[in-house]
Amino acid sequence: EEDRTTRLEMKRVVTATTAPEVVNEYLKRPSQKSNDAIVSLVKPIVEDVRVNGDAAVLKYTHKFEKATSLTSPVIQAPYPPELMQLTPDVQEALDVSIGNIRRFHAAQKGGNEDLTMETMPGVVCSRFSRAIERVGLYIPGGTAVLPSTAMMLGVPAMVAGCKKIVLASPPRSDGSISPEIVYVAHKVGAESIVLAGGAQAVAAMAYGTQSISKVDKILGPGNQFVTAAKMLVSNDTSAGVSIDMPAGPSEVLVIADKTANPAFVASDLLSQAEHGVDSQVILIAVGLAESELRAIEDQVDKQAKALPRMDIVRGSLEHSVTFAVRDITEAMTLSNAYAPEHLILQVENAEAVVEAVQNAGSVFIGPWTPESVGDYSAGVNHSLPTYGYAKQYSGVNLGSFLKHITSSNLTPDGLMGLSKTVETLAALEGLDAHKRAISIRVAQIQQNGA
Ligand code: HSO
Ligand code: ZN
Repeated sequence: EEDRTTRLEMKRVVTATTAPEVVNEYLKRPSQKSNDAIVSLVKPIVEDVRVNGDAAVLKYTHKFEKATSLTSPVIQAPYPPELMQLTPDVQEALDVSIGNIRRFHAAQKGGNEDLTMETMPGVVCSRFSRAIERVGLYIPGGTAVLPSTAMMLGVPAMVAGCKKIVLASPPRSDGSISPEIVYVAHKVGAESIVLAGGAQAVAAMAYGTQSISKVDKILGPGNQFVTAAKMLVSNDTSAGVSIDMPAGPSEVLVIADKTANPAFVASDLLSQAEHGVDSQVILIAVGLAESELRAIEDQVDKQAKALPRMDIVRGSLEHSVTFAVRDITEAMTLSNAYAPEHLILQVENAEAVVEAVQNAGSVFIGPWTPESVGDYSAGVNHSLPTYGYAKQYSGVNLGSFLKHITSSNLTPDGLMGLSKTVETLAALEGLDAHKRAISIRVAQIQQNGA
């Protein structure tokens, strides 16, 4: 029975009257299940799929997804139209979103442009990009279907020009897959959809099976089993596969001041809280009076009680917290220390505050920019670093599907100009063959001219 009477609320921490160590304690993420325990469960599955291919993938899909009717772990493009029948509204929504995501990621090509320069006369260095040829995109199943994640990974892969795009997602127990995911796969030109989830899907794409293509990079969020499997295969040099980034539960940090609308603030906190009981939401209230803070808390309680996913929200709010701080500077210090996946700024002059953002996955600026727009349709990516990894990782972007190659090209004069420098360093390292590769050419230039 759902409890729709007990108040839903977040802990309050008033920084002015709380020791800094205690504030820091509250900034910590809830600890996750020990990695060792997960790895010991995942390792045999990865190994089984590596050795036994399709048969092992099917075995785990029958077991974990209960999709016992499934006889092949993959569907190949072109996908039969009956697998992607959508209502006109849904198709329109997907098309508009895909359009924005495509435009924003195509615009990122600018930052990845080829560059050529002369570092010294006759010494030309250049850098150019190539798409990673084969990518595997993991779309989680679980408590919500996420065609949005298929767009967020598939569209940039298409824009980057990846030759082979493979999607993987756990099938429903009747063996089917959501028509929206099939439609997105079709729109981005994915060659196949692997009907499997968890470690078995990751292993299948890392090693390839009789019917599933091996890929060069695996991207996409997932539970701890998926994350552990991604780590395992990326550490196996025989697999030759890389991954995007470690993924953890979703998070949002909202900074709100007196100008913020309490109902808006609450709705943003709840839209992240409803993702899962392990989601974390943080509110930083800047200079709010008791009654103003109370107004937000009342909205959280009231709106949460009207949600179908109230129980999930309640679980999430249990490890969520409100910090009451004095000013925006203090708010930004806390936010940067936490490094949220999503940062929402509902403060006066929100645009100017962006300057002070050091660590965050994606920023939502001002009262008219709920995280939901970025989760689906604005054009920014929603596959973002969680668990504090925003300190060192970027979210998925066009560059996630590209690699850069450099080249150098010297003229005889260029080589003459650099010869003494390289010879000196090669001699210093005691690497004579390196030195000779220079001197043999210098001799020739001096003898014959260039
Ligand atoms: N907020 C989630 C993404 C998502 N929201 C998918 C709705 N669907 C993690 O960034
Ligand atoms: Zn979301």
